[in-house]
Formats: sequence, C-alpha cells, structure tokens
Amino acid sequence: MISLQIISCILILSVFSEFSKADDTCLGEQRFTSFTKIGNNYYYIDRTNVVNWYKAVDTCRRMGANLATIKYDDQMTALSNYLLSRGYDDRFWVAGNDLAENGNFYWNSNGRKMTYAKWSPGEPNNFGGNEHCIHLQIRNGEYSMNDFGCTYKYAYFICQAPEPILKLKMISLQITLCILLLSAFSGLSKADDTCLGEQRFESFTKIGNNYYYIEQTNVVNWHKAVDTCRRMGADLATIRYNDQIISLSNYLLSKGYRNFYWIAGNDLAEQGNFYWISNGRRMTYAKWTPGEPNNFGGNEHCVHLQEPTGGYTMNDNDCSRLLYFICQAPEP
Ligand SMILES: [Ca+2]
Ligand SMILES: [Ca+2]
Ligand SMILES: [Ca+2]
Repeated sequence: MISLQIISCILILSVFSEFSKADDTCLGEQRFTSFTKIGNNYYYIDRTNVVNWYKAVDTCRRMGANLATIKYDDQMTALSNYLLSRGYDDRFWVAGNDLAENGNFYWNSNGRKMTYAKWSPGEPNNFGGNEHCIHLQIRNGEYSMNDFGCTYKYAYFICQAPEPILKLKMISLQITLCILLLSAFSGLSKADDTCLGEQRFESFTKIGNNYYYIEQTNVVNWHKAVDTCRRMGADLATIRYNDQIISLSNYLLSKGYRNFYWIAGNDLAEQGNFYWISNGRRMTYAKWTPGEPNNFGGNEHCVHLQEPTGGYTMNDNDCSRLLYFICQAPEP
C-alpha cells in the first residue's frame, strides 16, 4: 500500500514537473499558452472583430476559458495598465451581466454575484432599459466598466483562463502537494471512483453516461439557470446524442416529472444558429418538438425540454420565462 502511494507520488510529480517546464503553471493549462499573463491571471485579448456579448461568451468557452472576471482593484488596474501600454483604446466585453436579475450583476464565468466593480462615471445606467452586459472602456485615462446592450456587435472581448488549481515551483512544495493529493485521491476513490474535482457533484444523478442535477423546486429564467449551474461548477445540460436525450427522457418520465426544463442551447449570439453555452459549440444534434424551433414572436432564443407526446423534445422559448432546469457535471 505504502509503496503504491510512493509510485503514484512519483508519477504525479513527473506529470507536474512537465507542466511546470511548459508554463510554470498548472494542470490542464497547457492549452492556454497563447494567453498573456497580466498581474496574476492569464488573458486572451481578442481584437479581431467586434461581436455581441453572447458571441464573446461562446468564443471564450470554446477555448475552455471564460470572459474575464474582475474581482479586485489590483486586477482591474493591472489589466487597464496593460491595455493602455499597448495603446488600445477599445471596448472589451467582460463576464459581468445583470441578465438574470435586473440591477444585480453576476459573473457569467462562475455564476457569482459581482462584489467588485469599477464603473465609469454615471454607470451602470441601464440606458433605455436594455443594458445588461458589461464592457471595459477608457474614461478619465483608465479603463472602467459600462453596462451596454448584450446583442449589439459593439466590443472586442477578453477571455480569462481558469485559475490554476495548484502552482508549483519548488520540489519541497511539490512533495507537500503530493501528500495532499494522495490523501485527496484516496478520499475520492472511496467516494465515487471517478475523477479529481468531482466530489462536489455527489448530489448529481447518473443518467445514461452523464451526471445531472434536476431542479424541481424553483423556476428561474434561462440566465439565472446558467448562473446557478455555474456556481455548482457545472453547466446547463448539453444534449449531444439521441441516446442522451432518450436516457434523460426515460428518467424524467419514470419519476413522473412532466415539466419544462432549461438546457444549454440558445441562439442568442446569432438568430437561427443554436449554440451550447456550456462549451460554446454549435448544436450539431437537436431533437425538436414538431414545428420547433419557431422563434415565436421573434423572441425565442433559449432551449428547454418539454414532453408533449410521451417523450421529451426541445423547444425554443423566451429566455425570460421562469422554468425548472437541468445542470450537467463536466465530463470526467
Ligand atoms: Ca450604460
Ligand atoms: Ca431564436
Ligand atoms: Ca418555440
């Protein structure tokens, strides 16, 4: 038993030392090598085309990143100084928005309330009652925040890599972490025999090959559903195959559940082209209810499951409708 632990320890150390050679950061971050370290975070600053906020969200998600989440004044200052030093005088979308609850801003990245903000003078003003997404802009010689209409192709954007799980620099630190990891792994294998970081999904139910959390208590708008799943480290459900919707449908029916449930699909970025907000990718599979998606009233941009005819299928609906929702844990 002890010798097994020592072997795993050596394996873990060698894996981490590869990562620290590559980037001096951490597990899983090698894909962010094109990101720039500014202050303590890694960013990807896109100045290719101005896009709407939803497109910016999807693009960052496709990189395994998120729109930037600015939590402290130091972070804001570092970012502002960097942008100014490059001579950029542009607008950049970040993750903040009050789509779920007007006047209460949340970060789309982690679903948490914005406890820090550096607003431009007079902002946020929700001009015309239609400003729910935050971008950075220069005011008084530095970057600060403004709320603006989410659907306007108005700004470039800044993606931020997930924060490192572990930072490794010295062997002694590695050994300490190794011991911690070993104890974590042994705890996990007892709990679920799955993977690092999944212990928080214990309340999720395995249905088919995926783990889901089915909200049956509170109805919320689609944006609130997105944030709630993100706070769990999960996302709204992403249904990619027929087997997956069949398993889910059978499970819901077996429980006697006959409700509407928000999932990750939406055409907020481009009317008529549906994407998953979970991974920013195009919906290549869909099982629509006959006659759907119909974009009824020109205002249906979010996808939910419904059960009109003995099995759950998909419908586009008004994102502000209050429905139950289904979160899905990341794939191991
Ligand atoms: Ca504004
Ligand atoms: Ca639509
Ligand atoms: Ca519809």
